[in-house]
Amino acid sequence: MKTSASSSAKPDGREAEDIRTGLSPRAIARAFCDNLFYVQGRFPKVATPHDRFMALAYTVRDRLLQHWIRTAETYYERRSRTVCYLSAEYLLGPQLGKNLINLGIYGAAAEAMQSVGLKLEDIIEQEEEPGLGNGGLGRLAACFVDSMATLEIPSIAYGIRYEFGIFAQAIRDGWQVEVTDQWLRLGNPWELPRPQLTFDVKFGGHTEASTENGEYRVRWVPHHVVRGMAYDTPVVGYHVNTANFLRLWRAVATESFDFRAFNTGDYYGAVMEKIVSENITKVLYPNDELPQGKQLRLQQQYFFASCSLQDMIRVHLQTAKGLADFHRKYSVQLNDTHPAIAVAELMRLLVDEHRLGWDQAWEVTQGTFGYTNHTLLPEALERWPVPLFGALLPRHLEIIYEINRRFLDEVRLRYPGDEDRVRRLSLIDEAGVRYVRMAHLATVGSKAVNGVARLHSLLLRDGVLRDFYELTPEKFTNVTNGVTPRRFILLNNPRLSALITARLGDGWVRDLDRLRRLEPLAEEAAFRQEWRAARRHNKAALAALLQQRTGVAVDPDSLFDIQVKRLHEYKRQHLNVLHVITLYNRLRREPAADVPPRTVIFGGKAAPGYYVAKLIIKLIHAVAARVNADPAVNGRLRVAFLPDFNVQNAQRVYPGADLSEQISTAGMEASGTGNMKFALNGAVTIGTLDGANIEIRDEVGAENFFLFGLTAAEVQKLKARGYRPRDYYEADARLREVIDQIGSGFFSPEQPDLFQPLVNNLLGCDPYLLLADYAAYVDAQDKVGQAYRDTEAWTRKSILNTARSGYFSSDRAIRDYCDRIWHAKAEPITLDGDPADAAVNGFR
Ligand code: NBG
Repeated sequence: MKTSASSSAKPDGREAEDIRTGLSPRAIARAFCDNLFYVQGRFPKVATPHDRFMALAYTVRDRLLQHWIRTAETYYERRSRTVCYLSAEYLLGPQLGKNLINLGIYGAAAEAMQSVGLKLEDIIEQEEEPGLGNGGLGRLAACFVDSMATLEIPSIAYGIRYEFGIFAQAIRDGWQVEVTDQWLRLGNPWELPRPQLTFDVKFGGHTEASTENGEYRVRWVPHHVVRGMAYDTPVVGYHVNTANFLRLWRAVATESFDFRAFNTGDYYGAVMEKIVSENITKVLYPNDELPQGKQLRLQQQYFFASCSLQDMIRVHLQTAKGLADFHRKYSVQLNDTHPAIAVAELMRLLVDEHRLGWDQAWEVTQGTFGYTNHTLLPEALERWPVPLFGALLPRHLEIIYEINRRFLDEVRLRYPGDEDRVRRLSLIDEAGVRYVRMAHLATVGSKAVNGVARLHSLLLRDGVLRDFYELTPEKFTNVTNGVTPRRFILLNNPRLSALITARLGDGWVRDLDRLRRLEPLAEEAAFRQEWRAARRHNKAALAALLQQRTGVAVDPDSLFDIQVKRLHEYKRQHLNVLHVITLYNRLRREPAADVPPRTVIFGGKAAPGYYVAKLIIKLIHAVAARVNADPAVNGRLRVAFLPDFNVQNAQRVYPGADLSEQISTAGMEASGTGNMKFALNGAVTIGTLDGANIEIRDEVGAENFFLFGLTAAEVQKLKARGYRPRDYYEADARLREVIDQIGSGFFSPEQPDLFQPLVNNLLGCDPYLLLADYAAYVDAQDKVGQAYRDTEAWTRKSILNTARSGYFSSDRAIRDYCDRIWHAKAEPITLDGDPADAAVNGFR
């Protein structure tokens, strides 16, 4: 606990109250200095930038806590129905700026810092972001948390407190180098450790069945036990009193660590077990690698699912008599299959530990969960080898077998004799090595299943989960993803936001559909001028960042053509590269070509074990080196790779984009959310009919979107017919030249065969159909170039993209979840006075 200087200095307590909760610049400045002295133990002359960040962060946290405590009290009194979001990833991004915005004190804090001779922006820059996620899935969870608080929905977000989050990316000689993330190194001012809020989680061992008073009972005798400890981070909504929280679990050793080692006096071995236990929450797994067979990953999943469910049960039993109506108190959303083991764990807790009958427990379980699927890629669908699963979670395997037996009995009743269907639906994959299919467990154990964009949800029910759809169509629904406008326009694009607010008032931040009112302004020349000025400022800032991070000088008046996202073949960064080279060849041949100067910017991390993705990063750098140095191009084409794409860097990228690259093979990108952030900030999209691109195009209008490429249906047809990439190569001279340059070492003279694996892959099988879409893509890019020349028309498109992005607010997505799946309602919080005052009475 930190002490407050002034509570003793001013016995009437008034000054102390002001310091903890006051929102005026004066109160904030006072609190800042107080924290600098009494928390950081520094005086201004020796305070480091980090000290200043911590002092301000604690100042803001006090103000959050006031909201949080009132919120917790209110939920407790009203026994509110609560949404629990279970996610293995939260890609939160820096917290300070967002919290200032949501508390409505950004301006006051800026003034306060100025009054002590500091710049708020410099302090915000200091924060090391919690990168507890890989990409879109984790960032979506973070956007949802913001929206749930803003919409005043009683909710808790549960996850894992990884000691090492996503690696930082450095580039050496054009190659990605992974640098360990150490976000906790200097301390995390936002979290509150709860050393007394712990749960034990068992692993391994065996089960023992017995009959007690005529009832069948199973006891799980574990091999070892790990303890989960809670760390809470308050999450305040935008301009509301609600502050919910994120509860992340960290693995710590228990007293009774290893029964076996302990009993045999193997002290050293027992200590080793302690270390192994604590490993569970050490590191976030990178995605894009086969998840199968990673025992530690299954341990992580079970660990956090179990702690979270035990926590819910603890709270429920504070007021309820039993667990029969657990599902009326809680709606638990499974963010992908990572927490799907929760289905079996809730059954275990209800049946084995709280002695509900199986049927009743199953009714509660099915009524509790909702499952969101985030990918159709077969290699990303989680399955666990039965032997590994059974060794780690023997009781859960039994429970899953029992769920499966009962479920398949029903299937057989519905479809007599259709054993093929039974095999397809089974929770266990029996072809070859046996696997537990986590998506099947999640689907059977949930009341609702949803995809994350219209097309994705359709493909889900027609493909991966088709048999389940036929069985229970009423379970299936769609909730298209969204992004929080607080972070992804208000905070990251202050110029554009100020311009919008000047015309519309500030209601749009909570009601993003109001951006539609910008539509008529797109016809006002003066407004377009202001719009361009704001965007020009953003582009200059991005250009400065690129110069500083990469040494590449770019012209802010050129067309900023940007692709930032995780590196993956299906996202087709290399298709973008094929266009860059095509354009380069054209500029060399036609020095007078009528095309606007273009800056092509890439950013994104490759999974450490994904060689092809890393080779694509190297290719981008090789092409950049050649193009940027070629005097023949004369600055009309520049290529840059912004290293270490994370939330903080993302915030700097979106506001400066003219063109948003959303070029995945149709049917592969479940939704995408970067596409929404670009459009919201006024970028125009070039994209395929994939994921949420389709809905973006519907909203912004086909004339404000550059469409190209095969549709998902055409992709399937072409593959079924037998796709031959070489035919496209033979038929198109431009494409042939580009592929030959890559393959022959034109961009890698020191190692001519460096990119041969990429070329072989494209000419051999090209699983993501780059060559099939190449010509259409290059044509669409030509149209982009022409359109960009007409500045006024382009500005109109830009304004209309922003004006029509309201649908992609995560507030809308959360409303959809509340209506269709959670059946949860807003519970507004009233702030009457300082909760510390009330607490004095509360203890009596
Ligand atoms: C990702 C999809 C994206 C989608 C996000 C959020 C996984 C497994 N899926 O298209 O690839 O936008 O989830 O839904 O990370």
